[in-house]
Amino acid sequence: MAIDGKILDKQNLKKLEALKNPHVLQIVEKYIKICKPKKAIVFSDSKEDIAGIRKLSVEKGEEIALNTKGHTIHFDGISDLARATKDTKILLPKGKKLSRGINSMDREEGLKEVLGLMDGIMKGKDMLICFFCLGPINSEFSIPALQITDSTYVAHSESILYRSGYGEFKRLKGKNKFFHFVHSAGELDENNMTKNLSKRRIYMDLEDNRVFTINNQYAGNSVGLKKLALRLAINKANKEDWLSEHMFVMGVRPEGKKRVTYFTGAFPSACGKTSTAMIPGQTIIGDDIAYLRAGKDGRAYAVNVEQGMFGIIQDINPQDDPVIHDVLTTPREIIFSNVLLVDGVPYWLNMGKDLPKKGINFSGEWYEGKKDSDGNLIDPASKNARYTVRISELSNADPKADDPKGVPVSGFIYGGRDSDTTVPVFESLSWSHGVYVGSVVESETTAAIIGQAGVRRHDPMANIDFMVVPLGTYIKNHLAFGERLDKPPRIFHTNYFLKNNGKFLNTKLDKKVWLMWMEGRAHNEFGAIETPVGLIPKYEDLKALFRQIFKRDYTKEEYVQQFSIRTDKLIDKLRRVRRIYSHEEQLPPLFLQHMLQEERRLRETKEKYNKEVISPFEFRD
Ligand code: SPV
Ligand code: MN
Repeated sequence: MAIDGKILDKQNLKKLEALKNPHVLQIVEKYIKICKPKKAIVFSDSKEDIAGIRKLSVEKGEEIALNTKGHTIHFDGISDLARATKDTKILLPKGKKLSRGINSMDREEGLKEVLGLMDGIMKGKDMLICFFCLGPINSEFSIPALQITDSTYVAHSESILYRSGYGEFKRLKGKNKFFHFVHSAGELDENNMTKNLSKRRIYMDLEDNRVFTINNQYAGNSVGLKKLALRLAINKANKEDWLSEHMFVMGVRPEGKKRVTYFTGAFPSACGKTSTAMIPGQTIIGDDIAYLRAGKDGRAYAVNVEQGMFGIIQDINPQDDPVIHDVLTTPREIIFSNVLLVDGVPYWLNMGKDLPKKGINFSGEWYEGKKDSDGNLIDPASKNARYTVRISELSNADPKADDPKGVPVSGFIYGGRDSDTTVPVFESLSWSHGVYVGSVVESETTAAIIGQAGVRRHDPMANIDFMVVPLGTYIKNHLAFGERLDKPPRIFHTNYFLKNNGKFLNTKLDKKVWLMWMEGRAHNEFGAIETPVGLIPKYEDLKALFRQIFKRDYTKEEYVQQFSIRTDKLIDKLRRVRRIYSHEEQLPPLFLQHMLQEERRLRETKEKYNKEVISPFEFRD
C-alpha cells in the first residue's frame, strides 16, 4: 500500500490489513493523502484500544477529567451547540430530485468544494480510524461503519454510543457493504473548540454511502454514526423495504401483569422522547434511532442502532428523573458536553439546585451576566447540553437490548410539541391512517436545532431533518411495510404539551398513564371512543389508570379539557399540512385519501354538533 510508513506505522497497518478489505485500505489511503495528518492510529475491538481512545481524549485536552471517576467534559463552542441544518446538504447527482425544503446541492460541485476544504485539514493532528457496527452485531440488521476523524471526542463518544465493529468488518469478507464517515473538527482554538465555523460543511453522498463533515464538533454534526448514518440508512431502507427511524425502543411492563410489550416512538428533539423511554418501571432498549424489519412471523421487529445515549441533560433532577440522575452522579464512563464546569463538577440547567455564578462553559470563562457578541446573555450551561453514556449502565436496561433478532413491536408512538391542537393521546384508525398521522406530526421548535425556538414546524415521523428520499417515497415505503405484516404495530399519537391559558394541562408524570393505556390497547384490554382524528381513551379507563398508578383522582373536568376535539384548530393544522404536501410529487393515493377523509370528518362533526370544541362525552351517542 502506498501510505507513508511514518504516518501509518507497521503496527497500525497490521490492524488494517487484518480486516482483509481492499475498500477499507483504499479509503484510508485516500483520506490520508487529502487530510495530511501527522499520524494515523487504527483502533480494533480490543479492550485496550477502546480504553485508549478515552485516554487520548483527556491527554489531548478535547475532554477534561472530572472529579467523579470515569466522568469527563467536552465543550463544542458557542456557535456549535446544535445540529447545523443550513450547513448540512445532500449531494444530488444530476437529474435526481428531493422534496421541497430539503437542503441539497449538485453532487459534483459539493464533492469538489468539500474535498478542497479538506485538503490538509488534519495537518499536525492524528487521524483516528475506528470500526463500529450500526445495530447489534452479527445480525440481519447490522451495518458496519468506518469512522475516520481527527477528534478524540468523536471517537470516544462513538466508543460509548456504538457497538464495536472491527469483527463485523472481518465478517464482510472483503465486500464494500459498509458506510463511511470522514470528519475533521478543523483548526481548534486555545480551548480546543472548532475555529473555522464559516467553513462548517456536512455533506451526504448517498451514491457512495459516505459523509464528509468538517469544522464542527457538536455530536449531531460530527458523530458519523448518529444522524449522518441515519440519513444513509433511510436511503438504504427505502430501497430494501425496511424502516430506518428516529425512534426509541422500549419495553412496557404494566404493574401486576407478567408481560412486556415493546413500543417504538418518534418525537422531534426535546419533545419527551427520552423521558418516555425512561418512564420508571419500564425498560429501555434505545432512545434515539431504530431499524425495523418484517419478521417471519408477520410482526415488525426493531433494534436499537446504538448502544448508548446522547441525552439532553437540562431538567434532569432527582425528583423528575431519578434513574438518570443517579447514573449521572455516580462513577462510570460518561461524557458531559456543554454543561458548566466548576472545580471538577458539572452543573446544568434546572438540575434541582442553584448554579454557581462563574465557571467554565462553551463560551470559555463564564460569569453571571456575560453576554455574547449580539449582546444576549449567555446561559451557564447550554439548553442542549448532553450526557453520553452506555445503556448497559442503566438499571432499567432491557435484557433484549442487544438481541440480534430485535424485539417484536406492538405499537408506534408519534409525538410533537403542540400547545393547543391535539389531545394527549389517541390511536389511529388503521395502519395506513397511522402512517398518515405520523406524516402530519408538527412540533414547536426547541434548542436542539440552530435557529429560532417556538416556531411550529412540520416534522413527519420526527424524521424530516434526515429525509434523504422524497417524502412520497418514504410514505409509500411505510405503507408497504405495514401491508406486508400480518400484525402491524398499532399507531398512536401523543402530545405532552397541551396548554390552557399558558399553563400545561398535564404534569410530566401523566405520560405513564397514556403509555399504559396504549399498552392495554395493544392487548385489547380497553375500549375507545371514535372521533374524527382517531380513537381516544374512555374516561373510566383513564380514571382507573390514574388511581392505580398515581393513587389520584382524575376528574371529568380534566378529561374534558384534555380530550375535547378542537375542530377549528385541527382543520387549521390540516390546512398547513396540506399546503406542504401540495408541493409533493407522487404521494400515495391512500395517504391523500386519509387527508381528505379526516378533513371531511372534522367538518361534518363541527356541523353536527354545531360548535367548534366538542367534549369527548358527546361522541358517545
Ligand atoms: C436530536 O436532536 O434528535 C438528538 C441529538 O438526538 S442530535 O445528535 O443532535 O441529533
Ligand atoms: Mn434524536
